[in-house]
Amino acid sequence: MGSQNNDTISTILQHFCVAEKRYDIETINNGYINDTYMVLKEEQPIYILQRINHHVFSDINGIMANINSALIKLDDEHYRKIELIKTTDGLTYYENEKGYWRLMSYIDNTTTHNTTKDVNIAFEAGRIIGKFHQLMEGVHQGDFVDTIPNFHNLELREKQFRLAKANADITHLEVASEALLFAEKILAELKVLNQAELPVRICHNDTKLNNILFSTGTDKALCLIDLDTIMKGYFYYDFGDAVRTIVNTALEDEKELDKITFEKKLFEAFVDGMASNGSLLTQEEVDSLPLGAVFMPFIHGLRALTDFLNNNIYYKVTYENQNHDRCLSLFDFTQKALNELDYMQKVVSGKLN
Ligand code: GN1
Ligand code: MG
Repeated sequence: MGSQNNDTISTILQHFCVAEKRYDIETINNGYINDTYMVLKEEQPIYILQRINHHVFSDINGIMANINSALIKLDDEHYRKIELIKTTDGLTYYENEKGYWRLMSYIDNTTTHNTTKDVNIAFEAGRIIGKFHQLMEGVHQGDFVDTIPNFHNLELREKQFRLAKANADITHLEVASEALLFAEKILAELKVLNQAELPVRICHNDTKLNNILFSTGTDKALCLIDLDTIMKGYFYYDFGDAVRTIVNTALEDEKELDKITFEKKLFEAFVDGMASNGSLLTQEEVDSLPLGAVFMPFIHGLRALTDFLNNNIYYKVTYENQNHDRCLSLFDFTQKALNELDYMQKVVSGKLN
């Protein structure tokens, strides 16, 4: 069970407003940052417990306040929100010597998808991301702190990449030689997104497909999960992050690059889903979306490459070269999205606004 045993977790749970003295615990192993546990009673999941990665999210009060403010806005009959279970002291997280813990309700009969080939899932993903933005529109932006300042800022990510490259050992540089060339090529090309014209929104900032909760009964998207990076951003961040995980039917660390796809019918269904919420975006935002679908896989690939060169100090990896595999796969999709810029432009301008 990760680094914590059942007794430790049960003790932690007693600091929250829960009914039982003892629960069964299962580790969920698919995040790269936090530690996540499913809490079960009589084999039924009832809560999700997380230890927040304090090295990544240093402002725990800020992150929990952001989530609280967002949950207040995300209150709508067409949007299923997750509840934070308070501690017995009435707080949103519990702190002990092992870290910072939070407890959330588990919504029955739900599932997530790491990838999809189903146009309905792509449509639903677009619909719920659009709905999230519709509900968050007009929110008081001053209420939200930047939980990770400059999270999707390419200048910062480039700087971190250059530093890692300068300090990396020769073996890493050799293994990554192809990725290094690609990174340089795209860094030289990608500086054309004019953010000055784009409105700042409170974004989710991590809208990969498996951060969307679906109903197992109806296949409807219910809500976005993993609210840690809700903060200021541009709409194309949320668009691009979804596209890289929906339109590509392979996993983020897929090693066989010919499995990485740009499925046009999934792209169109995703945009249709977004459009089903009605008009939401400015013309400048619509125009930024195709490049967003190049930008997001690229910046994630660059971060994975940086972490590989740094010897895996940021992301949790399950094998030595996982960050390099993620980088190659994300860069491959970046190129495939770049090849489809004109196509994407036609689709978004035809369907949105
Ligand atoms: C990290 O741990 P997880 O999967 O929620 C990362 C995201 C990436 C994701 C996958 C705070 O999120 O930005 O999309 O890995 N989160 C942070 O690449 O760095
Ligand atoms: Mg996340």
